[in-house]
Amino acid sequence: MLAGRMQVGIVTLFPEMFTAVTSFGITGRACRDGIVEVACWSPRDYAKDRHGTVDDKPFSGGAGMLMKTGPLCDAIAAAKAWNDKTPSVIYLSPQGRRLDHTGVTLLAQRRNLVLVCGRYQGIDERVLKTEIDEEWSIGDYVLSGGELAAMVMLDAIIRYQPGALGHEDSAGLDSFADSNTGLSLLDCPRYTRPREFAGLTVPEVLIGGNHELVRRWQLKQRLGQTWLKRPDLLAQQSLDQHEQVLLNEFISEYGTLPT
Ligand code: 21W
Repeated sequence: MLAGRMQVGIVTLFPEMFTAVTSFGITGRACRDGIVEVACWSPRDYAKDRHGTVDDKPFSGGAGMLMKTGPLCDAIAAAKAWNDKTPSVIYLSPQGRRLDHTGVTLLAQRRNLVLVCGRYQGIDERVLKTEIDEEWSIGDYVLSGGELAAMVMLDAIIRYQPGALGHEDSAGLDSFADSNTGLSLLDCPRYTRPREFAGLTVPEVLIGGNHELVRRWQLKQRLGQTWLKRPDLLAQQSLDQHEQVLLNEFISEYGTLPT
């Protein structure tokens, strides 16, 4: 299992953005409890001129600036030195390995990280080569910088630190795969009060209080919802006999019942 608190140093021109992760909800509590220690370094604080210049022209000419190498490397060095052990230095970039559940569990096991957030058109190739250990992306769409990507990564990683999820959430973790193998099945439909809403009722099995039947219904729904909405996820795994029976039930009932 994981041991010891995690340290994540962030190199960013916009440190305030990270309060969204460090101050609120599950991730905010994890930071306050010391499960994870997050600290930011801004290249701005390492700028040498009186204007605090942190961007620079590309040699290619044309539109678009790059992160100025000096302040960027000084901020990375400070973030590395702050870590108690040698960190993995990660650059968030569209060229990186796509983050998915497997990647999150991999990164969640590291005790020391530095996340480097690019702005403008990114960083100099030689800084990449000499300072960066790994490059990660969060998906094939264009963001304005690495901060939101780093925050997504950070949020996902913090959830996997022992003690980060309260007791309410950890109870649901055993429910087949959710925490262990991750997003292998989609969630089942959930209902709260009132029993009738917008003319729609709560499935009877959930009200009956038979926990065995509830668990069976929930697993069947998870298999069915995954079959309906993410057949690619289902194709990646083999179902045991019980699961196959439940899915077959869902499929044969699908379309014959009112939703
Ligand atoms: C986006 C900087 C695009 C530079 C193709 C060739 C970090 C990110 C980012 C950014 C360009 C991540 C171009 C998913 C993201 C990030 C800022 C280059 C011109 N396009 N994951 N040349 N998407 N993005 N644009 O954007 O820093 S992780």
